Amino acid sequence: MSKSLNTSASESEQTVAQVIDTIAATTPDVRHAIAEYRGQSNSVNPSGDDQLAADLRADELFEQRVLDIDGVATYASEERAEVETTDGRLHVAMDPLDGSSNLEPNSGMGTIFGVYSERPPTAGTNLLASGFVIYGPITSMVVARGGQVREYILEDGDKRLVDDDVTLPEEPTVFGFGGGVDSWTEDFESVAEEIRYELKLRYGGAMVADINQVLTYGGVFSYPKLQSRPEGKLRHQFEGHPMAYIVESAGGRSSDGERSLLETAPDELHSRTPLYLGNADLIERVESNVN
Ligand code: AHM
Ligand code: MG
Repeated sequence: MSKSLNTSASESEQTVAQVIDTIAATTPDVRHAIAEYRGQSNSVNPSGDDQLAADLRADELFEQRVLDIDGVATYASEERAEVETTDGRLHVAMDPLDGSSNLEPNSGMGTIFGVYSERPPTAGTNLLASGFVIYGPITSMVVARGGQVREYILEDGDKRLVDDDVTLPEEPTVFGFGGGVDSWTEDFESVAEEIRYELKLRYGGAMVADINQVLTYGGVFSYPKLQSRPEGKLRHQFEGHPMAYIVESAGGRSSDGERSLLETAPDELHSRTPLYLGNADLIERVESNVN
């Protein structure tokens, strides 16, 4: 490798590390926003979802701090229509407050991020790192980078490593499927019915927490293709890709129903995708049923 390529690779590594640390350092302010901005904002995001004041505040905090990092070229978010740009090489896509409908009942929610080598909308194969934060009883952060998944506890925005090799257990235990049974396709319903008898239900309405159950206990999470909405609910770039990168890096599989989510690219910045994530044999079973 030439010297200039080496330099740019290590610059990118430094930028990725700064993005991860900046997101961690912003979490105390996001926790504060969760407590202080519980109401509606009277606006909708580009997907047509009502935005809470906390969704907007979290987005504003991350946009300012992430774009301030040397080496970050763009910030894209589930909560804003356009990609924000500055000078740099890497691209950050975020769901600033995932599962914010859990704010009213005070249940878990989180932040999802992906660092891409190309400007979104782009394929999951361009991810350099991704991660999520859970604002639960404690604030934790899971990061996938260089084929390794690590879990941290965050205290005042500082990371403390608690697991340097998060790996899906071989034996699956839990499942969580979004959408009502009436809205599922017959194909998905038949495989879901089998899985329901084999595994234990864990579904909390925030994919960060539900996927963390799968990473911890093994199993499968899905927000599938729906009869009235073949594209499913979850956003490809902001939710699907980053979570797929984590699950695959932890030894599991991801799918849009046909192939790894990472091999796919959204048609548009805010496109949705059906998604299936978890232990490889379960994802293969689901894939063979839904196609
Ligand atoms: P959000 O980004 O607007 O919060 O929506 C995404 C969330 C996911 O975290 C979760 O898996 C899903 O929506 C839950 O949807 P439902 O309320 O239909 O179960
Ligand atoms: Mg979300």
